[in-house]
Order: sequence, then structure tokens, then C-alpha cells
Amino acid sequence: AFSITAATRSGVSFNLSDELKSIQETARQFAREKIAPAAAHHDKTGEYPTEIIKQAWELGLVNTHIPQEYGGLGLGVLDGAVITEELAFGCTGIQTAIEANGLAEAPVIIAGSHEQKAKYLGRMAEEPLMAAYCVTEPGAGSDVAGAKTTVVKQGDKWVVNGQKMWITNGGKANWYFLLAKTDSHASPGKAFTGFILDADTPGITVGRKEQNMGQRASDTRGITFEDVVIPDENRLGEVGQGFKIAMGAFDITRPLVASAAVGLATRAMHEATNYAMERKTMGKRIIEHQAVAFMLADMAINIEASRSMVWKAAWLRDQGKRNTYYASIAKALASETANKCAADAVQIFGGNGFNTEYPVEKLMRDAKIFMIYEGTSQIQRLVISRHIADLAAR
Ligand code: CS8
Ligand code: FAD
Repeated sequence: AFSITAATRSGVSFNLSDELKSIQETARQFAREKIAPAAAHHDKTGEYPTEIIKQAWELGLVNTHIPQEYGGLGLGVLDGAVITEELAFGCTGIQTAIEANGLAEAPVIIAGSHEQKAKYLGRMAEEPLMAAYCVTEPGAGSDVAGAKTTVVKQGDKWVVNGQKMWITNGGKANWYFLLAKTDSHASPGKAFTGFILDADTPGITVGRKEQNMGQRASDTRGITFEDVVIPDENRLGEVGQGFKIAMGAFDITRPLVASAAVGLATRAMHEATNYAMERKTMGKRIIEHQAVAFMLADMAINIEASRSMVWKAAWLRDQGKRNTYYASIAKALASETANKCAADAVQIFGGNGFNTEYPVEKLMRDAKIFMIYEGTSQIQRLVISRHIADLAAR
């Protein structure tokens, strides 16, 4: 008989090395001393945090999973999750700009040749450059298989035409990972091919910076490709493997996005707790009203559960195990936790929570995107429920 418990059970062991604890401390200090104080400015102006990213890069907090042979630290997904959570505590707009590099690099790490890795990952380790992951289109976000950008082989080159949308670091990237259709009749798993594309290639037009509700430090743009020529040496993996490469990247990055949501939720709890310890009503500090204290307790419950799930999804990947199901659970749980914690933090601040002089309204605006990008909460549930159905059918 089908047993969901037996089918999904797996042992987990987290052992943060002394080296990781030291990087975590560096990230924590950087987030609190450099990112958090600048967050309101970048939120208000939308100015890209170039200088902060450069400093983070110098400390080794950017591109953490580039293998050592290409000049990086070669850290794992769990290591990345620990660092990302700390950076996100400071500002998830700035952290997203940093993490979008990791998303663009993931397909290269998964499927790139030695030459491609040496050229494109090596460059990121040598200089504080940005990169971007171009998959979503104006007409296709959740439905990646519905993407219409096409690439056609002409001799030993490829020619791309189409449009991408909502590309993080779109206006700042030195190179892009691009997913384009090579066979419009094939099933999704065979219809697409992945490429690395230099951002200065003729025929690329980058759109205006989008004005978003939150994470306003991050640079999000549409990009148009008109007869853009890509040499065959920039093709990632085999022709037709692009969809799986693009999906495979999410197995690495969904736990990281989820860890950023945990960082935001933790910040919300931190701010709300400090406020509740100070603010007095009816003769007591509001933390002494059980209605307020229990909101903080619920934050702690959801944050601890989310972090455990993020670490499990990350750890499984580091063990070389397929983690798609757990990555989706972590992403859905942590992003919804971030939204609940941020909304309750605003509640605990009362009228002040609604005001831009206090930090929590920004957290609430920043939190929403976690339920949308890297796959909406509905898409995570689609992945999770398909997995359950597959198990049941066995
Ligand atoms: O389309 C899929 C999906 O995941 N949609 C959501 C899209 C999404 O998450 N977009 C995010 C864009 S990036 C972003 O938002 C960045 S945010 C800013 C930066 C933040 C900092 C990091 C879907 C709906 C889940 C699936 O689509 P379907 O069309 O139903 O395809 P399937 O039948 O499931 O799969 C087709 C083939 O692909 C194989 N597959 C699926 N998943 C994987 C993984 N690894 C490897 N291969 C995979 N995870 C699947 O097995 C199928 O193979 P076949 O051989 O054809 O059977
Ligand atoms: P749609 O797919 O149109 O979905 C609309 C609604 O319908 C959602 O609620 C969705 O959950 C629901 N829905 C859709 N299909 C189903 C279904 N089958 N079952 C149930 N519900 C469904 N993309 C990149 O490629 N690279 C990036 O760097 C990047 N960065 C981003 C940054 C920001 C700030 C934003 C806003 C987006 C970014 N994206 C990026 C795109 C992001 O991944 C998509 O917006 C997201 O996947 C949703 O796609 P969509 O916007 O087309 O919504």
C-alpha cells in the first residue's frame, strides 16, 4: 500500500563547519553594518546598489558556488543558504541583485563545458560583474514550455529572435543565460536549448527599469532579441536539453530564494520584538499582551520550520540527491512565512507600521515577490502535488 511517510522520509544531518560559521558571521556583520543602513535609500530611489555589491564581492559573499578551479569558493547550496539568509536580513532587494548572479551561473555550473566555465564563471570571480537568467517572457512565466523566443541554426552560428520579461539584473548583466526554442514540435523536455550570451552582442535591446512594489533596489527589465547571433561554442549542453537545464537550476536556487524569505521573516520578527518590548499600552509593554506575544511566537514557529525545510532541500542537493520536491516545499513555505511575518510585524507596529519612517512596511512590500518569482506558490504546489501523485501511482 502507498505510504507517503515511508516514500518521502530521508535522513538529514546539518553540520556547519567552522569555516562556514565564520563566513556566516562575515555576512551577518556586512548585512547589519552595510546593507541595512542603505536599504531605505535604495528602496526610495531605486538606485542600483553597485558599491554595496562590490564590497560584498570583495568579502566573497557573491557567486559563492563557483567551483574553486574557476576562481570561486566552491561552496555548496547549504552554505549558500546560510549566507543568503544573513544578507536578506539586511535588504532583500540588494540580496536579490546578488543572488540573481547565482541563478544565471547555475545552468553554466550544471551543463557548461570546461571552456565555458573558465570564460564566464572565471570572469565573475575576477571582477565584480553581474549576470542574468533570461527565461520568462511577456506571455509565458509559469508556463515555461509556452516560451516563444526562437533560435535557428545558421552554419556554425545561432540566430535568436524574441522577447524576455522581468529579468533581474537585466540592465546590469555582463552576460545572460538564455533559454530559446529550437524545435517547436518537440515536447518541452526536448524543445529548448540553453545559451550563454554576451550582453554587448548586437541586436539586444534592454528595456526600462520596471517600477516594482518592493525589492526596488533590484534591477528588473524586459529584453528584446532581434537577429542576435550566438556562436555555437556558447551553446550550453546538447541541443534540446535547455528546458531540463533551466529547471535543474531551480533545484539549486529555490532553496536559496527560500532562505532569503527566511532572512526577511527573521528581520520582521526582530523588528517586531524590539518594538513590542518598548511600546506601552494599558500600563504594560505590548509584548505582555498575549495577543501580541503569540503573534511573535507564531513567527518563530514558522521561521524555524521554514529554515529546517530550506536546509533539508539544500542539504539533499549537496548530497547529490534529487531535491525538486523539497525545494518546492521550502520555497512555498518560506515565502508564505515571510508574508505572514511581515504583515504581522506591521500589525504589531500599529500606525507606525504603516509609515515609511519605520522599517516594516518595506518588509511587507518586499515579501510579496517571494510568492511570485522563481515559480509562484501555485506552481510550487503543482510540482509538489505531481510528486505525490507519482509516488501514489508506483
Ligand atoms: O514550467 C515549470 C515551472 O517550474 N514553471 C515555473 C517557472 C519559474 O519558476 N520561473 C522562474 C523564472 S526565474 C525567476 O523568477 C528569478 S527571480 C529573481 C532572482 C532571484 C534570485 C535567485 C513547470 C510548470 C513546473 C513544469 O512545466 P511542464 O511544462 O509541465 O513540464 P514537465 O512535464 O514537468 O517537464 C518537462 C521535462 O522537464 C523535466 N524536468 C522537470 N523538472 C525538472 C528538474 N530537473 C530536471 N528535469 C526536469 N527539476 C521533466 O522530467 C520532463 O522531462 P521529459 O523527459 O520530457 O519527461
Ligand atoms: P502567470 O504565469 O501568468 O501566472 C498568473 C497567475 O496564475 C499566478 O497566480 C499563477 O500562480 C497562476 N497560475 C499560472 N499557471 C497556473 C497553473 N498551471 N496552476 C495554477 N495556477 C497557475 N524570470 C526570469 O526568467 N528571470 C528573472 O531574473 C526573473 N526575475 C523576476 C523578478 C521580478 C521582480 C518579477 C516580478 C519576476 C521575475 N521573473 C524572472 C519572472 C517570474 O518568475 C514570473 O513572473 C513568475 O514565474 C510568474 O509568471 P507570470 O508573471 O507570467 O505569471
